[in-house]
Amino acid sequence: MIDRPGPACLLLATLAEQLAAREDLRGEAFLAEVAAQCRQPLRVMVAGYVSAGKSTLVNALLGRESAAVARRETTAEVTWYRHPALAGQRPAGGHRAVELRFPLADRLVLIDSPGLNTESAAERSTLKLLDPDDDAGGTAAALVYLVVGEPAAEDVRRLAEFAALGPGDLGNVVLVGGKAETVSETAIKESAERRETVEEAAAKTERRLLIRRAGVRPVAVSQQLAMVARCGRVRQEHVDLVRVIVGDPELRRFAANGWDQLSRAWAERGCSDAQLAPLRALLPSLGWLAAELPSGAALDVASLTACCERVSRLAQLDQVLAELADDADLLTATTASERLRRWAVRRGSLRAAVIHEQLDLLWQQPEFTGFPRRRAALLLNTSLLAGVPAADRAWAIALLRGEPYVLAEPRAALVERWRRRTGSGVRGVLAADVAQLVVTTAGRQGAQGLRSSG
Ligand SMILES: Nc1nc2c(ncn2[C@@H]2O[C@H](COP(=O)(O)OP(=O)(O)OP(=O)(O)O)[C@@H](O)[C@H]2O)c(=O)[nH]1
Ligand SMILES: [Mg+2]
Repeated sequence: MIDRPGPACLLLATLAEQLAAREDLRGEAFLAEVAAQCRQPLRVMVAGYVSAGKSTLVNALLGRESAAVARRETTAEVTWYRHPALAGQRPAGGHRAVELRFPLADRLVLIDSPGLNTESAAERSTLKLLDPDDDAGGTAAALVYLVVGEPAAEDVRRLAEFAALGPGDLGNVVLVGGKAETVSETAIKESAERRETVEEAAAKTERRLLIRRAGVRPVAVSQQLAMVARCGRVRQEHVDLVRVIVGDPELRRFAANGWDQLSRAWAERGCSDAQLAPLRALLPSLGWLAAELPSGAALDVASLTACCERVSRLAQLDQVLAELADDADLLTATTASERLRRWAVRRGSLRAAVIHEQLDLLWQQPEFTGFPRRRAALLLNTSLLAGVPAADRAWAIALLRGEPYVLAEPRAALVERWRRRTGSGVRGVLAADVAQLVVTTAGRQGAQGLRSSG
């Protein structure tokens, strides 16, 4: 069984279908597409520059090497990876669809896209998905945007474009710092005296990914290591080579500085570079290896695979995607409503007035009333409120979602800290709004508690 977004999306799907039955709108494929969006799992688009490693990331999440990967510009078509139960439903925009089972298949549709920053027609098909004036704009209700290194001004603009497809930040943008294991290699070169673990380098990367005025969730991952682990790529020949390298103090030291130094040391020993080729193909960057694998540790296919999985940090991204899928109803209903509104405007002011009115009425239904709190809870995990201590955040998220939470300090102290954040001192209007909603919800809950105990 696959997850359908939820009750709000069902109402919206019905509205789109009713509109499609109207005489003047009959045969409008767009309406059927919006209805389908509301009846399918959350659509998540993976985007970023050419060769950022998008398809590698998609393969890691799929657990199989379905998307083509290469050093040059590769993905030419927007491709939807989805549960076989969705076969037969044509994806929007003439995109390609691949049906398969993967760990998140019952919760998400994963959309791989051609790389940005080229002049090709392929890039244009990705840009349409970010364009509010295109029927395809808003097809995805969440975005995984991949960068290598720090986000550039262009990336920030693109994230803002995606946010502008809806009514502003929704907490549905995940900013992934990819190829994270290469970051630690650079860090190792920079600070000879102390080796940084991939985990430390990743934490640093995540801090660099914070875009203060946008609601992005930063996650650093190495998608290559994740793909290696989850697609079962490790073979005995790789294990044998790694054993030789980490078991020899000199080779170990050279490996920490990357492939160039290791191959030189290898050649000096009279060994051929061709021997290293399988490992080089598996691990394009190996600076992390020596720091992450204790020398003398028993090494086999399973333990090397487990090491790649841990160092990849893909579990962090799984967690974020699962949280977004928990809010599929909010994210899909918001995105689909915005798509309908913009589409209606393009069909003339008379139709727009009718459709906007119906949407406004729909959004007053009880199925939609929890959305502002769900949205605030999502935003609490983003860069918008990055300065807030973890404990304050965790409590506020539980409060907004109506989930139980064990308090480690008096509730009044927490509420007071949140009250201070509603003031002018907080970064940005949206952050202050979120803080205000936390305080209001706490007040309401407090009053309810008093009533029930009194
Ligand atoms: N070191 C390292 N290399 C990676 C990683 N992920 C991908 N690569 C390499 O980056 C190159 C591009 O990977 P792809 O997954 O094809 O990139 P893409 O973003 O899908 O590229 P386009 O489809 O052309 O836009 C390949 O040579 C991958 O092996 C990673 O985590 N670490
Ligand atoms: Mg690709």
